Amino acid sequence: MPRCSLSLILFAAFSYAFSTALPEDWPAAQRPLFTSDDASCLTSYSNRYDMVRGRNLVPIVTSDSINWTWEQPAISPLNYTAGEQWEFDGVSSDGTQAFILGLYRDPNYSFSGTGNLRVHAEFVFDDGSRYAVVDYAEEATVTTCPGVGTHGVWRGPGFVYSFDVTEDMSRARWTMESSEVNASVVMKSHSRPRYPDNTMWHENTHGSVAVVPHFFWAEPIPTAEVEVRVAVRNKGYSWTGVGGHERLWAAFNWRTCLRNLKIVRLQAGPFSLSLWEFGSSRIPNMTFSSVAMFENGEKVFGVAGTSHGDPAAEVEEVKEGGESFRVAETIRW
Ligand SMILES: *[C@@H]1O[C@H](CO)[C@@H](O)[C@H](O)[C@H]1NC(C)=O
Ligand SMILES: *[C@@H]1O[C@H](CO)[C@@H](O)[C@H](O)[C@H]1NC(C)=O
Ligand SMILES: *[C@@H]1O[C@H](CO)[C@@H](O)[C@H](O)[C@H]1NC(C)=O
Ligand SMILES: *[C@@H]1O[C@H](CO)[C@@H](O)[C@H](O)[C@H]1NC(C)=O
Ligand SMILES: CC(=O)N[C@H]1CO[C@H](CO)[C@@H](O)[C@@H]1O
Repeated sequence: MPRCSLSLILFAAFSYAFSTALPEDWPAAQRPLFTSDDASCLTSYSNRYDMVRGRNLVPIVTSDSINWTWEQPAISPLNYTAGEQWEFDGVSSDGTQAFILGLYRDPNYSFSGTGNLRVHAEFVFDDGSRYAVVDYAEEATVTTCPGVGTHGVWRGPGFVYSFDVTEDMSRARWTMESSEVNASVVMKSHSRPRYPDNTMWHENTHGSVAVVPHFFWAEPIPTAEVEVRVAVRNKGYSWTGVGGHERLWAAFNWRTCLRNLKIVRLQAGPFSLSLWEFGSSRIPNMTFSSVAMFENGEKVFGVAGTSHGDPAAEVEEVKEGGESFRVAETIRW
């Protein structure tokens, strides 16, 4: 089977001056954007071992014809092959620092007894140091409140990860607390939520979420201004830059579905761009590409489609192990 190299290339070209001040008060920065005791809220709860055993075609969101909120689980319950993730990433405006966070409901490693609720967090700092951790949560809760947004929590012994995304997906925040790390990241979209086919969300039309066979994707935040505050073992870092937020899900593990993956995010003056390219490992030479450019937050162009040839590699691909979704390299210009 072809090796699935999941790579992440982040380009940061920057001429923005961010005016928003970082939160002064650290504990306040840890608070979610909202709390929800509202009965109209929809809550999806799962514990680490929740899944359907045996061969079982579980419901999976394959089209957006129902009123499905992108931040709610796309697969519920899980079976032993279908998994999904909530992904957040960013790179500093000078290209020296970066983060990536992946929150998973994914049975991929469950055979080893770890359960299905994996979290992968990774930071690269401007002093050359790097912090990476994989945590297995006991429970995950995703709550969506009409008119407000979605709050997700992955919790385990000694750690808690949380995210908030507003209903219009214009803002997001995620936090992490453990014995070694406190992190708080705020994202303000410079773009609009889009479907893979470049239909913009909420235009009273429904785009397609299908990418390559068995693999699905939606992009709540193609590009964003990010404000990052991290404390690792009492050493503090804070920076601003460009980033984004993705939803990805699949009926089988990534290697079964994907041959490769390329990602570019760009911010240059009023322009920002998000480019994704998914190679299928089921259909030889099949590649789905999708790019959108925004100017002052509105789409100025978008191209998406499937090719069956050998798509020109316009960006250099960086391979790093078989780990799902790493910050492989940050490129600076
Ligand atoms: C899990 O569910 C997905 C989606 O319905 C399906 O495509 C896949 O075949 C199922 N896996 C198993 C092992 O039944
Ligand atoms: C979807 O949302 C629209 C607008 O809020 C509503 O009119 C429609 O009834 C909803 N459809 C379903 C199936 O819930
Ligand atoms: C994280 O913040 C809490 C207070 O919110 C504090 O007690 C703890 O020492 C901090 N941990 C790190 C590693 O900074
Ligand atoms: C895949 O691409 C290669 C190189 O362009 C070509 O030689 C091969 O015939 C293609 N295979 C299919 C199934 O299209
Ligand atoms: C059981 C299973 O699907 N395991 C896979 C989980 O993902 C890793 C990394 O992509 C693969 O190496 C395993 O084969």
